[in-house]
Amino acid sequence: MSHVTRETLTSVLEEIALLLELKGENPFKIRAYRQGAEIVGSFDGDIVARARDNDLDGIKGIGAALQDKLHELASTGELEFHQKLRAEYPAGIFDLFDVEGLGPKKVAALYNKLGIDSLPALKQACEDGKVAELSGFGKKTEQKILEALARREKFADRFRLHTATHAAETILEALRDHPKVLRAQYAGSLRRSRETVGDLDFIVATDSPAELTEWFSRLDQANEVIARGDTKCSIRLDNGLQCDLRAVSNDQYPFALQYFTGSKEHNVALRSRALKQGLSLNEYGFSAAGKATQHEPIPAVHDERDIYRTLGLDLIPPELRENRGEIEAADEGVLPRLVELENLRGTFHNHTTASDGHATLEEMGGAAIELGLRYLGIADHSKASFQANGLDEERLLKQVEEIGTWNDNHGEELWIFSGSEVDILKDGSLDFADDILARLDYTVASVHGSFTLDEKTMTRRLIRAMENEHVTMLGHLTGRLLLRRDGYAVNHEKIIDCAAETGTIIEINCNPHRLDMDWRWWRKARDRGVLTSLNPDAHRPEQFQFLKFGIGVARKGWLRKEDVLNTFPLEEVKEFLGKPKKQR
Ligand code: DGT
Ligand code: CA
Ligand code: CA
Ligand code: ZN
Repeated sequence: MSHVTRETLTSVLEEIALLLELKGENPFKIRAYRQGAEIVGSFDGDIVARARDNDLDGIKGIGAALQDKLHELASTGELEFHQKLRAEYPAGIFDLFDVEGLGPKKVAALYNKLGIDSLPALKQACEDGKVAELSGFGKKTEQKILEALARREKFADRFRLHTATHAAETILEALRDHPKVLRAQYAGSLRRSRETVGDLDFIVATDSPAELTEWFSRLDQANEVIARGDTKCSIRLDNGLQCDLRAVSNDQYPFALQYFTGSKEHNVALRSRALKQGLSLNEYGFSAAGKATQHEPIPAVHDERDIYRTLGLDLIPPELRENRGEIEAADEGVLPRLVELENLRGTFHNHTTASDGHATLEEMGGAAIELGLRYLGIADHSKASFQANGLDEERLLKQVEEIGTWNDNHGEELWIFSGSEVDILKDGSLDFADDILARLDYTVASVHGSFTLDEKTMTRRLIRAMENEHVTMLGHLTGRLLLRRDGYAVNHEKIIDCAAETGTIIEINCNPHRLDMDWRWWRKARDRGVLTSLNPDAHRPEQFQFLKFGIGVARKGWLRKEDVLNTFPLEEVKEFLGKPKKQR
């Protein structure tokens, strides 16, 4: 039986609601499933065990029919009703829901009236002008759908970090377990911690390259073999991600690793530096360049450090290899000592079942303890985010009390800071009055609506929020969703200046869909004295793992330990939050 979690239960109920809506079923029935999903999601206790034991009597909003279904699902891992419902529709129709602006009603109309059951069919129908003729659509909607589809195509060949990292680590482990592999690493954009990756690049050192490429082509994960030679092999995984393997000798390994880590721009600059020293550098090694026969013997190279040393440089961490000043810094010996995952002592901006999280305060606290964190910041949504079940004043203050009780009982082990992810309203005012915010330890101020303001107005809106004494940090600065939606227009320079002046932290939202504020801005922000906080924005305990993506962004942005609030020891954080903003 597959492992059933709270998430399994909620997502199946939500999908049933969607399917029923597609069928045009009775709205009350649909609402019952939606509500059921919400109740299950926020249930205070082990709902999965209770469903398995058929012990759901007396839970408000979960009637007899829903009880039976939850029991079947929790005890067998499947729900016949759900599967039958799903089988009524072609699989491609589920892709339609991912198109921005298409809800169940629109998808149902497209399917029932025009027989559209896939993304290509949708595109064709829009281009033929058929969609505009449907009632409730019109020319404008049709245009919007076409734009959304174009955006999808533009992004179709790239992958977000959680997908890429998971695949890369699984394959790397298998490579390292292979008896003929001496050394192995993934290179490319993933090693440089780019926010998205095009493909994965593996490098192995071996004396049996052909055996390795053959083995690679037969990996379980390989859905398709794109090309296979004696030293190179490319496969495609089930999810479409391409993986390149290059098998080299142990001597060539550091050069191949360096070369295929990139970036291309960094490599070009490095090669021209080498040429000035009379050395030619490529993916196989150093050699004397051109007529320069006078060159001293080329030093032996065992690892990447030796390559950089030969060129008179300190070892440049992969994250910095973008030709944005790292070669100059390495030349002068002033590369920053970058922050590391091990430096983190706590985390801010996390959600619980009080708003749209999937774990209770106690579950989140327990998970933070297991991770070895010393403190945890909770910041549930505020009331304007009603779609995320945002807290009103009364529920917020009740949560503050609960957190007080936690700290009385477990504060020695894990200190919880009470906060709020308070909505920045359209005019830049906040969703809670100052006297309420003053009762919290910290706040994350975020934009969750009115995304379409022009850049000037949006920037003014954010600046007004930052000028509030109670706004500790700015959440997900641009609201971008990687590979799905560009951020709203905002003037980064002005925001960074204002953050520096007001003592407002700008978060690095570590969710792999966001990674916002973008890494390209951080060096500048750091130089102006802006502090960051690496915030997982976790809606369930597993999402604390997002911190490692945030570390990648911070390192890419040249940040050191001292630039990150949540590397501070607990006492220093308390002192920091206790001071007026300007003095921090
Ligand atoms: P991606 O896959 O689009 O996310 O980005 P990368 O950086 O992984 O690019 P990829 O996979 O095409 O190539 C891996 C690395 O190999 C790249 O970062 C630098 C190196 N490389 C590839 N082509 C060239 C080239 O034409 N010149 C130089 N100097 N390096 C190259
Ligand atoms: Ca790549
Ligand atoms: Ca590649
Ligand atoms: Zn948010």
